[in-house]
Amino acid sequence: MSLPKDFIWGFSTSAYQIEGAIEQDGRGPSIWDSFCNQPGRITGGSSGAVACNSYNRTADDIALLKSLGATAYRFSLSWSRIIPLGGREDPINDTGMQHYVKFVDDLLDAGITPFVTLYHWDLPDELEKRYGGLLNRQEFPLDFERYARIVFEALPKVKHWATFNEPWVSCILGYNVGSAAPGRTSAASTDPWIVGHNILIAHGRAAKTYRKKFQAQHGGEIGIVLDGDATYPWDASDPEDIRACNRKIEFSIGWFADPIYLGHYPAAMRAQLLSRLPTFTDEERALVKGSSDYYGMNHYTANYVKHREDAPNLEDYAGNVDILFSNKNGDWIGAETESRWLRPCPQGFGDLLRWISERYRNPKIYVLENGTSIKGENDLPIEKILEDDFRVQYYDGYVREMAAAVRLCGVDVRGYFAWSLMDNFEWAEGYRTRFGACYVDYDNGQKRYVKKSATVMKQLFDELTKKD
Ligand code: PNW
Repeated sequence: MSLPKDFIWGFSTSAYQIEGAIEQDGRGPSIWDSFCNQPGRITGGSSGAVACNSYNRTADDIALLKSLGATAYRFSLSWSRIIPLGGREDPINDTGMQHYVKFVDDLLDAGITPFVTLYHWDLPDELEKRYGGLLNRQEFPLDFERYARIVFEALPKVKHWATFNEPWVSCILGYNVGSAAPGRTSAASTDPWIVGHNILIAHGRAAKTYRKKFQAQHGGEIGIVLDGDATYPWDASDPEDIRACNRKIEFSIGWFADPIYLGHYPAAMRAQLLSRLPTFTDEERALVKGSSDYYGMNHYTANYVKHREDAPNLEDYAGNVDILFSNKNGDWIGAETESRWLRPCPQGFGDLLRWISERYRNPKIYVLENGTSIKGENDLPIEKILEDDFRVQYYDGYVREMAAAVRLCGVDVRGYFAWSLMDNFEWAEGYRTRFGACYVDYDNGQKRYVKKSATVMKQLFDELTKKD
């Protein structure tokens, strides 16, 4: 037994990936609706227009969670359902807001604790058009702050808030690689760093508002959710590759967590990016430093990292390294999955938990996403899909690694959420890549079926959690 007796576990989803109903009850379009409308952006030309239709199936989703024994559920709010145009002078859509009020009430009635994310990539499209969305250092943080205030006010029963999900993805995939909305890559050497800075400020403003106006009365907590992969040297005997491993984590996690926990960007980023990395004004620094009550961690995979000899190119975002899945000896870091960027390596989870715990002085951690796709899963008949042993092994390996880090190293993990409750819209990969612990039959009314991996979760946590 190694997890504390009040350890929280459950499943995770996000609004655009599951809700569908994009024109229902006054919802305004988001940048993901527009992105999906552009030919060639999404595999199979699909979109989140219907997805799992969870907007109209909240009772089914709650019943599903209950049947799996989950005591918590992480989901995100669609900003453009609540404020269709998004801005701080724009009208509130009460029908959209009331949908989430009822959903939170229903979850609590079922004994399931809501963990709510404010922003899982679906910016109201109007803000993109009006002033360039996340790129706007003046407007965006103010509009986000007002959106946050509206939902804090309406949802006093929510005790676990997250502002942004994976800002790294919004910045790098949205403004450098171009595989996520808004897919704007014309200034790939500068825009990602500006967007990252603006997200930190917006997070800081929302956290400050929560703490000043709501926290004492509601008794909740607020944080941000950061993704990051574990790293191992391509050549374990090369000190340059060992340094490159740390640098790559600084360019993904440290980019956001260093300002929040330490008050400045990582030295390696400042050294490489020079004036392209924005600087904090004194006021901004004060806003951002200490702005999280917990560390929200999303984690999926590990890489082998090889330093580059040449000077970094201007569009580099990883710290001038090669990101590889095999090392100098030709060993693979893990088995292939349906996702090109993901190979399971449970040991990396333990190592990264220790890295975070050491660098940021043992913060309280919630793991808010962890999971895998399976190579070729979508091509199998449903009976085979439901026997998802590869995913069972993944969860088992990763959760045990986490429990060991808690028991043996004192890493302070308080909760774990599997990504995802069910198959859903996997962004640019469309519906082919499935991450669900439950299967969704998209051809037959989005009916849900429990896969084996969903059923083993309760046994696993029962086994690993202290009884008193
Ligand atoms: C996370 N990468 O995204 C997201 O938070 C989820 O919405 C998503 O469905 C899930 O992981 C599975 O992909 C990531 O390319 C997507 O490194 C891609 C990467 C990282 C995170």
